[in-house]
Amino acid sequence: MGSENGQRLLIVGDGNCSIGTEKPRSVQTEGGLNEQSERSKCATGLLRSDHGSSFTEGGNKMNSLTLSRRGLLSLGGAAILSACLPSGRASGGRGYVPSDPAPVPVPNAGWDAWVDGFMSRASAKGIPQGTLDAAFRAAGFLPEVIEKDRNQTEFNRTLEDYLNIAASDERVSLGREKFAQFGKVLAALESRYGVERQVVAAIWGLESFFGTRRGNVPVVSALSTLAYEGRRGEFFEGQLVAALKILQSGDISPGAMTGSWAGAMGHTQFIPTSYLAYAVDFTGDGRRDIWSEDPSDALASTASYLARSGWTSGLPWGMEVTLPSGFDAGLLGRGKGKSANDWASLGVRAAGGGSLAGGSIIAGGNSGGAPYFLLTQNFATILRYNNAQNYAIGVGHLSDRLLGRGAVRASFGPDAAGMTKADRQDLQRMLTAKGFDTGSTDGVIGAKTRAAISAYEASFGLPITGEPTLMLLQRLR
Ligand SMILES: [Ca+2]
Repeated sequence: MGSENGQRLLIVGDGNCSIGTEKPRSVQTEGGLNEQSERSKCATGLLRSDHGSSFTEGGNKMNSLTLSRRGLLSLGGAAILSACLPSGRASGGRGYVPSDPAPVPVPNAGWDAWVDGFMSRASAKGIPQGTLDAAFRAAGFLPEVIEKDRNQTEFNRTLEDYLNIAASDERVSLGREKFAQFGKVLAALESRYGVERQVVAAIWGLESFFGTRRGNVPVVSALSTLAYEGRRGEFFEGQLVAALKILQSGDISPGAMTGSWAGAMGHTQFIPTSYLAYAVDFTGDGRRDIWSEDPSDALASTASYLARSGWTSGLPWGMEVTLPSGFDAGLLGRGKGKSANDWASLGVRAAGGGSLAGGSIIAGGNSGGAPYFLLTQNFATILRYNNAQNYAIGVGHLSDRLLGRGAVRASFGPDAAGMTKADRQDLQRMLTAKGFDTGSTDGVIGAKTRAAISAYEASFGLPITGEPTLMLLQRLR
């Protein structure tokens, strides 16, 4: 998940800051807690980076935004506010400004005592004293991390909004640039792992905006803070032990092991246990370095993860499809798979032309209709990386866009407020033209658009709701 960036070229949507995460569809698996669901909560994050959170409960939206912005400022690299704040993480040449400073530990006697106990437990698990001493020499309690953990809001965005952010003009544009720039290494790891280069690159794009938001929070400090005081102490203690094993291996030094506020690290935001299980040294220098400017090891580690999670080379992730009139909606839904031939005989067609694949079909529209997506077994493998349906469709769609393919063809239909994307864009354009800046006109309603609506309402003596409505749109027109 991403860090905070203010670089104009990377700002998408209305450029607001989000504190939410997409809710994983399934957290429990046979083995207990699904690690990748946890991982998805740890990364700096696609949506967290791009848009304002208007998803908090109870109507204190602006308060939560303010809080998260403050937390973000102090978090520095944790990428929650990526779109809001300046960051120098990006490579040069695009006018990026320097990144925010990393969060600074504060004295905390409770944390000190917890670390003493933890060190005994870690020693008993075989972590050498030298590794422990080195890891904790500069570590400390990070109150911003606790603030982030407490403010984390789970919500479900519509797929339409999600894809507007996941495949924003900025992300597609930078992605095509990076796709070309790193074409050689992507091709090499495609031939080694059998995972198509555009899919690996798309994960890179969603996890860290192509390496520009890798996170600069010291991982030992973040994980020990969360293990000590967070809501999921046991999970984070396990991650901390894994982080110490990484340090013990010599792949990275304690000072350079940085990540998101929740300990997701590097270009593709691996949590420590995933790193231990899947990270590889692709460059051949003896270190699995997912943190460096060079993304090669991180991208190869991602390919390794997918390959070992069942990726089938040559099989598309899925595709947009069209259904014939009178199609039986009872055939839709994940888990209701059919072969390509069976779908074809039912009148299903690839929306972009070309062949179908076997899989199941879901409705992605705002009211359950079009657009429809056929999802293959490789889609299920992307879910192993991050168990959220919108995320996995986002990866698939962005991967198509990196290859030069077009946007989703069908309209997603009106949203819960009865507004289409064109309506929402009209609303943003007219508010901005009247002096109430919505930050962008991408049709995604974030905190900045809501603030603009509230300011408009206030200036005309209307009840302040901050809500986009057709009535407001008519008034503006
Ligand atoms: Ca290496």
